[in-house]
Amino acid sequence: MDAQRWVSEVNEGWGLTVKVKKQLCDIRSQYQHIEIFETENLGHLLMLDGIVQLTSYDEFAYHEMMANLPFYACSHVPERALVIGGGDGGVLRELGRHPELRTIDICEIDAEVIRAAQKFLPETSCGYDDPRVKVNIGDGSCFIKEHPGCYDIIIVDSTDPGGPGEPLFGENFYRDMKKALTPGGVIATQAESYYLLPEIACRVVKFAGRFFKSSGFAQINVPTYPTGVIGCCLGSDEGEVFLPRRMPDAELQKQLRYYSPEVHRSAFELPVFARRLFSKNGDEK
Ligand code: SPD
Repeated sequence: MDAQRWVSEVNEGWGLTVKVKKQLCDIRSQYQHIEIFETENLGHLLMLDGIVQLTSYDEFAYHEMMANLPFYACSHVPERALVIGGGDGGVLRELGRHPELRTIDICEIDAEVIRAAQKFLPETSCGYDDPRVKVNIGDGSCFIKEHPGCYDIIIVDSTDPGGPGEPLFGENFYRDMKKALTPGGVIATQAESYYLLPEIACRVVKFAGRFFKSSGFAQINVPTYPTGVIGCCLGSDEGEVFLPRRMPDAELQKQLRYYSPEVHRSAFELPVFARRLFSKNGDEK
């Protein structure tokens, strides 16, 4: 491969481009095109169907928020967590920092993503080393129906709609997630960027608002996702999702590089245009 190659995530009329040194993995699985690169400046880069999923440079921001927003928004101390998608293991790694969790289940549709991550992305796939993690290979939208009342937190670390993650953006899936929660449990779903995919962000906000008494869109700064921002939509029937109910102890806070109770609260403070977008199209409360 050309030593000076650049790879791009291309959106309508523009792209996000990263200089890569080497391609480590190029697999066409039953579900998607899996590519992993060693980049010039950003460590490893995982792409699925040409869409950036993570780079070593900033994956901590996304994974810490996806794991800790629901963990700390939960009205009771969570003991059972479910991750849907998230085959690279980054959310598992962050959940693993919480000794309170007794079980951490993951349902990933594509076993090839897990295999590739375990081979080439040790910094995120170390999440699988935790003995509390139980791996299920299958469709998360089916798995969730089979586990009513089982989970204190459910985290949906999906790809964009259009690929294997499509059912995870449907109304029925939100209804089924609600049934799979324990009373007072919390969902957290990958909610896209209000700049890049406003209609998807609105859809997610609308469904969360429809099924949960408290819901909201938290923004996360991730420079290697196009537009540099991505959402995490929370929903719960107890308390207000934008208020952390507990805080990391000093030892854990030292390990974290993005999440803090202050960041939890401020992530729900959106720019005016995004707030208007969601109140007009997302039924946000
Ligand atoms: N638009 C890209 C959204 C990617 C979300 N999933 C990231 C997976 C990282 N664990």
